[in-house]
Amino acid sequence: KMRGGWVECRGDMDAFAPGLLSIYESLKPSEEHKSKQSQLIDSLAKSVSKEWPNARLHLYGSCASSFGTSHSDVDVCLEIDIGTGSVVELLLRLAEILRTDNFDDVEAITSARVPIVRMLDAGSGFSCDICINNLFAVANTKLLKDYAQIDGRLLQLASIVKHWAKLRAVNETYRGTLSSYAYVLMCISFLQLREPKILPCLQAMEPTYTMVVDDSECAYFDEVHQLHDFGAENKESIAELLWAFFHYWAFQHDYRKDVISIRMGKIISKKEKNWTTRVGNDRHLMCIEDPFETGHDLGRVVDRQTIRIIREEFERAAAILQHSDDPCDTLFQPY
Ligand code: 3AT
Ligand code: MG
Repeated sequence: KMRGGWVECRGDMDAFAPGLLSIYESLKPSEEHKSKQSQLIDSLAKSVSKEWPNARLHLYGSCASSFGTSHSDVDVCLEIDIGTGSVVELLLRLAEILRTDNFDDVEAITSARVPIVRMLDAGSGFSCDICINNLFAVANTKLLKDYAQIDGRLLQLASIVKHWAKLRAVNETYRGTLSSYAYVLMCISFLQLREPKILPCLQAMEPTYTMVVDDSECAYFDEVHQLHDFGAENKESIAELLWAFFHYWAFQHDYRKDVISIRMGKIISKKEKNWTTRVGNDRHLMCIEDPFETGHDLGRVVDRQTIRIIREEFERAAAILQHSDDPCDTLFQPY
């Protein structure tokens, strides 16, 4: 296969933009969905404050970053002083309280990398994950939300890519494919690398916002209203961008050497990150640097087998957009 080879997108690609945009519109959560979400969060806040009056609830993940769809879960972080207790004890206590307050299907999942309490809201049908003191996630949620306000094509691209990834079964971290969060980072990095650029690198600019998490500083330029026409010189449509995104990940990304980094706004090397050899279970076959926890590779869940599956899906998607008469339909066919 040709790497880095220049392939032009088909001449009539823009014709698919309206179809893709209507898919994007249909994925947006409805007002009803959003109001049910806030009801759930309000009652959760009440339950929590009875037991822990000084705790704070933060919403994070796609319901707070604006990357949410009607299929997204609700991600909540409880900020609380643990004192001498443990996170697990606290989660078990939280689960007990929520059961007493009549929340449905409450389950403490304490063995995960990030231990959580999960519950399913029977009324609305969405699931809600509650974690403890995961303030990096709160910080990266704000960063994503700020990027989304700079150019509308980011939300469009990321929603469509996430939708595609769910339907094609490559959005399952427990099976060795990528998280929604990883796909959003891939979209941001891709738009930072377009010529002309569609997104800036907020962490490379003079910081106007700083949040300290576990002794490390999450700092970046967050006055994004000043950047609302940043990408205006680039006229690419969502159809061209979607094809170019898949084409990049199918044929142009150098999986042996490259790390994508929205922190730097460019591709950096595995060598400089020391991500060249396998350490424990971290294989670094596909490298996506977390913007704040820079030692964290969002691609480390990927193994030899799943990387093949993911790359074949990128190739399939690029080929469909390039050649199919009705790409919008074929592209999202469930795997
Ligand atoms: P959905 O719309 O729910 O699919 P999401 O953006 O809410 O997408 P997740 O529910 O997978 O994504 O994750 C919620 C947030 O948790 C997103 C990000 O702030 C944080 N997060 C998820 N995975 C990681 C990770 N591996 N490392 C650091 N933060 C993560
Ligand atoms: Mg979520």
